[in-house]
Amino acid sequence: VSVRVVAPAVFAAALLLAATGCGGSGSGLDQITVGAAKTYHLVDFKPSGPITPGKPTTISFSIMQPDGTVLKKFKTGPGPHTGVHLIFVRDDLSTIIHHHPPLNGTGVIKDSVTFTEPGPYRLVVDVYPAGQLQSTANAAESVPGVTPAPNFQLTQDVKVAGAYQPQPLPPPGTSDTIDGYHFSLTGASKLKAIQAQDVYMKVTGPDGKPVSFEPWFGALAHAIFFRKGSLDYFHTHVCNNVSLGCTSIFGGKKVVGTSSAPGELNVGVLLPASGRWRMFLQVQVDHRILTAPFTLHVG
Ligand SMILES: [Cu+2]
Repeated sequence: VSVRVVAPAVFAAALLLAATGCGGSGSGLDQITVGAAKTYHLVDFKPSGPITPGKPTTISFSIMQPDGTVLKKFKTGPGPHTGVHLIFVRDDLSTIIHHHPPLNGTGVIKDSVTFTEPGPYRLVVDVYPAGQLQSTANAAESVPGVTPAPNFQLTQDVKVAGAYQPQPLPPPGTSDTIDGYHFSLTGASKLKAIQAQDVYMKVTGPDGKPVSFEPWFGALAHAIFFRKGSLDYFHTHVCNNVSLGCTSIFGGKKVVGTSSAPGELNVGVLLPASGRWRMFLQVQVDHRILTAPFTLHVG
């Protein structure tokens, strides 16, 4: 299983934020500011106050379109590029929660989330609307001749009540063990901003054998990246080659998943800025979701 970035190239910095995979959002895209005119933005976000940790909380909101109506129709089909993705990340990058809530057609998006750790979180809402985007302001597609990104991101700060003890970001590492499953990362020691690169992940089970990845949210693996401090976001996928709809196209660049060996992933990385990033690699194996975080130094 691998991701191949076809014809990677350097292009404008704003464009890079949505260049491969599901794209991303960052501090460079001022036009994503919630509430700005003639853009997509979140409305009726609840709860409005701090969230109590340790119990299920219903998060709800709607997405207002540039024309003033609520977005009700989202992309459907196989692959990960559908619907609405919610990713909550704590500001210290210690933890994420990644959900694809069911959509009921009303435009009110609801999700039940249980936060276990207090503190400030950023919610990234990654949106795949049906049809064409109404506004070029939310996505970085307002460059002539460039294919529009199919998705855009909106953000919301969320506070989980309780004493926040930020954890220092661990140093870059090459292995991680989650619930007895071993993740081994290579190729990540020389990452550079604005360069498409593959990193290689090998995952073995408690028995030491390569795992079989089970499709989850339309992909064999999700790689979600957040930058320390600014919380810039980036997201790519690994798919098997029968998973239609996993290929991402943006500005003529493609990220294509192809199949290789069990337990092995080539993860396409293209980060818009240097600094310290946390990659959360998510896979489903043996009917359980595993999230393996790795700190990356990006030069
Ligand atoms: Cu994903």
